[in-house]
Amino acid sequence: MKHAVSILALTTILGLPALVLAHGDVEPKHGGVVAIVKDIDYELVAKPDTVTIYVEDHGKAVDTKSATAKVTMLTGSNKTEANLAPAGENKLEAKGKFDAKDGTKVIAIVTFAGKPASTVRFEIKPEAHEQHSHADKEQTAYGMAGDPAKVTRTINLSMTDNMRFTPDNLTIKQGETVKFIIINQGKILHEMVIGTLKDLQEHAEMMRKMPDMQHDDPNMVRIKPSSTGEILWTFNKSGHFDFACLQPGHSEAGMIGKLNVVSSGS
Ligand SMILES: [Cu+2]
Repeated sequence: MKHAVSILALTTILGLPALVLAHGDVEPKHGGVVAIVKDIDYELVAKPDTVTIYVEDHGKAVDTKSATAKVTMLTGSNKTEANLAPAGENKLEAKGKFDAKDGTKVIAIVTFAGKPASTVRFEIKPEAHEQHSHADKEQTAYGMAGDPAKVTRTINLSMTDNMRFTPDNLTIKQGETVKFIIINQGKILHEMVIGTLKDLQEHAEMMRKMPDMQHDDPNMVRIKPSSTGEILWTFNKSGHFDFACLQPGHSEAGMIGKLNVVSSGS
């Protein structure tokens, strides 16, 4: 009975909205699934007799000799646990018998000596690699990531510490692939995120709760003071959309702009 309770508790944890965003921005290098927590990439490779986690920081291997990981795998009501030990280079590994299949949820608590533990959540999916490539060019209500070879227009924007984008009202023809070149003329960090007002507000709310959250999606760019950044976006849906700086307080102070995508038929 005690066992059943612990599974229930774990399922509840898994059912919560993920506090860490597992973005698909990094290609798995070992055929596994990748999750990113606090800018560190974890790739999980689950085989029937081995579970391995590879750790990278922006594409560079992270030495795992001072690290350990505790892994819990949930397949339906079946729970398996494993303690992963350093296995050379950037690997943590455990041998045993594992029941990992499509839909298995995995929680890894990874601890580097002297540092707080990171909780990393994975879900094993069929053809994770294949799905990933599609995720990069995800169709949204306001368009999709643009192909650099198909840019039809370049728009220059500036951002300032008085919380403004210039220009802040853009008309774009449906079908255009726009390269936004954005300069941060201020002395503080700013970002530009394209979306619908609703998406942007939700995102801003999350940023307030987790100001240290690191993320990098194709519809956004974060730009340091006196630096330039780019967004490539294909506006294949017509409508009224928005862009904003989601640094805490900035959009609320007016750091927001409008995108009017006019239908190619009009
Ligand atoms: Cu800003």
